[in-house]
Amino acid sequence: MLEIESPASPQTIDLKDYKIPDYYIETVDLHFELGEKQTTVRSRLAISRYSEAKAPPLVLNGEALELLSIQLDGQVLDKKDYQQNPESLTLFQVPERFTLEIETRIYPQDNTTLSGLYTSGGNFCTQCEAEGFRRITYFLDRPDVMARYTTTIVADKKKYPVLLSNGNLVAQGEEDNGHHFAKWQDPFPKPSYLFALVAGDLARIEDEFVTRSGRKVALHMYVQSHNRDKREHAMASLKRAMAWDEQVYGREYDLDIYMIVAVDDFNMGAMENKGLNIFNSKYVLAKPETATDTDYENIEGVIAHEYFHNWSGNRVTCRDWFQLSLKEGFTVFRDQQFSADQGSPAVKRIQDVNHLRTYQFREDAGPMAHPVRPESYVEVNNFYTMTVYEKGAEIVRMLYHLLGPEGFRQGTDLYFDRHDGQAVTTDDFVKALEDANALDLSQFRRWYSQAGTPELRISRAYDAEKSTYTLKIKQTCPPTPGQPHKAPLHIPLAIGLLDSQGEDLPLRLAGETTAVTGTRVLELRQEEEAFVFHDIPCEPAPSLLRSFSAPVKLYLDLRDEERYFLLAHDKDRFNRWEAGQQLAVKIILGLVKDYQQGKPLVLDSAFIETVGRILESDEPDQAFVAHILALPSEHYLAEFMAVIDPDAIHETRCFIRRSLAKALQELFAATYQALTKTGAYRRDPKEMGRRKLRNTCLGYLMELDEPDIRSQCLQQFNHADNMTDVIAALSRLVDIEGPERKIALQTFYDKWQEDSLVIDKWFTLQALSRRQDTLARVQELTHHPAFKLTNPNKVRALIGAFSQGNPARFHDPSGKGYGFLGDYVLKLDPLNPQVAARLVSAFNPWQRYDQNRQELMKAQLERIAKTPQISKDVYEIVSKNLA
Ligand code: 0A1
Ligand code: ZN
Repeated sequence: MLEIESPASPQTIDLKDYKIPDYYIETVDLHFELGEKQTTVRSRLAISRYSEAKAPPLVLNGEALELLSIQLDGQVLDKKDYQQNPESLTLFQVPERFTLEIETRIYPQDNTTLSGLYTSGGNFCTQCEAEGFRRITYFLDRPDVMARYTTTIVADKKKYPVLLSNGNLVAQGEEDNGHHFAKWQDPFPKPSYLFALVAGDLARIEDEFVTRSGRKVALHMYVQSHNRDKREHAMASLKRAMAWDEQVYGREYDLDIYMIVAVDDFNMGAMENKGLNIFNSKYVLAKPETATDTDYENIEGVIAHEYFHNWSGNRVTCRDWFQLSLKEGFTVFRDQQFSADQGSPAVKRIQDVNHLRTYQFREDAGPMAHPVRPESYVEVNNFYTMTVYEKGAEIVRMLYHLLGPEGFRQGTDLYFDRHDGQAVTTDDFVKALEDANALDLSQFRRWYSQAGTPELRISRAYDAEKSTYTLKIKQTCPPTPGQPHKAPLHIPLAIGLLDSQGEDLPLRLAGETTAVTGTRVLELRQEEEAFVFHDIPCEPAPSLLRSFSAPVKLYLDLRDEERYFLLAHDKDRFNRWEAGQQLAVKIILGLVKDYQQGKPLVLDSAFIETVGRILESDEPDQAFVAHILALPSEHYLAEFMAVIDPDAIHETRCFIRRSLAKALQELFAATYQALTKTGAYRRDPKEMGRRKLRNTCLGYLMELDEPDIRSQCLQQFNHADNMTDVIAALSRLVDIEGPERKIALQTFYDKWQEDSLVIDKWFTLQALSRRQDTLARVQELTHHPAFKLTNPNKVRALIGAFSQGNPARFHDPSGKGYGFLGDYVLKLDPLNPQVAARLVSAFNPWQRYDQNRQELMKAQLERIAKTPQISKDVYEIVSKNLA
């Protein structure tokens, strides 16, 4: 193992060491004086001892703080009474109950980490999850310490007319030096990670929501004034989410005001601070000319997600950060359900599963694989992962499948009731569902503690004489770091069996008296088990893992004609799509082999015919059709290869798209024409589906690289009245050699240069280009005046998109892409370690590639590891890669 020069000996935190706190903080009085260079923070904490046995020292967390004074019960403390180090402040002798007053100085204007108090676009804002509060003042900065907060903010009135914090505004006024103040009080006890403060010059939009019990809630949304015309969609989404949570979960909002603030510099998507959500502006701002349909959907989803946290996260919070999925997995499931209810549930499920299989499966198979409830971490910010969020949501979805909608609702009612105002564990969540349903979920709990993607190998046998159909299922789970052996899981497997007309057969298992028609859920528990269905009149087509009822890999030897049959007839729309994906995966992987062996590539004609039939079908859900027509992503295809060959995958996939375009050119062109817009721009599911399918056709046609089609594409680019159609055209034009590419990119930049979020799209499209010179262009763009290393959206749009979204160019065998990423990880780490750690994660699957690429990636990891003073964020990822 490599010797790594580690940052100030990073400590591993283990779940098994969890201890309840020795002290609690009951009330927190904060007083902020926000200045142009520095800010002073005075806090008054009412503290009481919990542990009775002895009088343990009080250890407060604190980072990057200048301590100005401490007083205990009004007495100024002497230096010998406490000890300060870079991460804590220890008081050796404290009484059982006391008041502690601490004054600190901080420098928000210089805070590029975007954790704690910082400035964005000249306005002050905070980000305290997970451990940002300790960068504001000394505190017991852990989620199981819940206190009532009062916050007073003092600032220059002209520069910062808006002063916000959590809860209700209880006082405001002027001071004589041009300053003003606002005092906020939050009646709900909360952990420090939910604290928020905003001060700035912001435009406000107001609305109102009346809860089902008749309480009026003021809804305030704040954005920078040049964005005032882009707030409506977010506000409408919020009101839909509030109503949905009442209807579906019986959850009402609890304060008189709900505020959302959009900022441009933000490490993640958004933050659910109590009563004062702070959002990355990307997930708030939209108007048709600047935001795509996908942007609109994402905004609706994130707005709902943060709102839903008010119950799943804020009213009931996490005991410690190992329990992060308690709030995140559950809340992602809730936002997925909400979004499914707003449009096409099948399409939503396809999108979510695609996302999970592309990114979470990859994480679960690499050096950062961890259980949904991790056992240990070095830097908690590295555990805001696909596993904790998306696999965590799949676990909740499985519980939903196992309990059924009513049982699940009874379980969540009990959970919210039982634990309101508490900081609890994932186990408490499962226990509530268990108790409400009188059910044993002990084996199911392993989903939280075992990492890795389980694999199901299924064989089937039809016995015509006995009219029985048997499914034999074997489950395994590959080893992951620290977990060589896995125990069998409790897995809900939703299935249907189709007769030759495509109808679901009634299903009766051995020992049952009545049959169930339609989907039924089998519960797998053993390593190997068999399910025998009776009265099956003919050999059925098996539709397994319907709606992806469990986050597993399924291996079942279906014949191609069975897959074509399921694609055409399955009652489960998710599985129709899945059958098409499986066919495509099989065909692509076959051609990848041919490509590697230098054989000529030929595309199966049955596949071409099927694609043609789908294009001609009268399926009304056009977004669904567009998803069926989309080939699996390069990343997803890579998951099927023992040694990933990014070139072969890329070339083969392009070949298939080109072949389909050639063979079906007329049909694609006719469909494109037929789907031309009639009437004014609208953004409803039908119109969004139309745009999606039409742009899918355009994408295929552009594979032909013909002048007429190029000019048609440019035509769409120039004349579209919405960003969806503009981006669809531009994303094709960036790949080509012809002059249209340059013209379009320049026109786009000239038009949108003042709109930072639109310019992010401009960066991303260029970073994702198939062209051979993409890396050179990306390097050039890092020097573009619109690119800012301190803005996470810019970093993600350009460097993140290139390294995580353009495998063919990032994995150039020269290693230049790797060197570029290494350079930027090192440049960014001293400024913003959280984002640097996300960037470096592009190397995580390095051991899955050929030896040349492995060595080149490893060299970059070692170079980063050897750099003095790398952050513990980056250190953790790099050291786990090299372990
Ligand atoms: N809790 C937020 C996401 C979030 C997490 C960490 C952050 O900073 C390190 C910021 C936001 C959510 O799930 O929406
Ligand atoms: Zn969340």
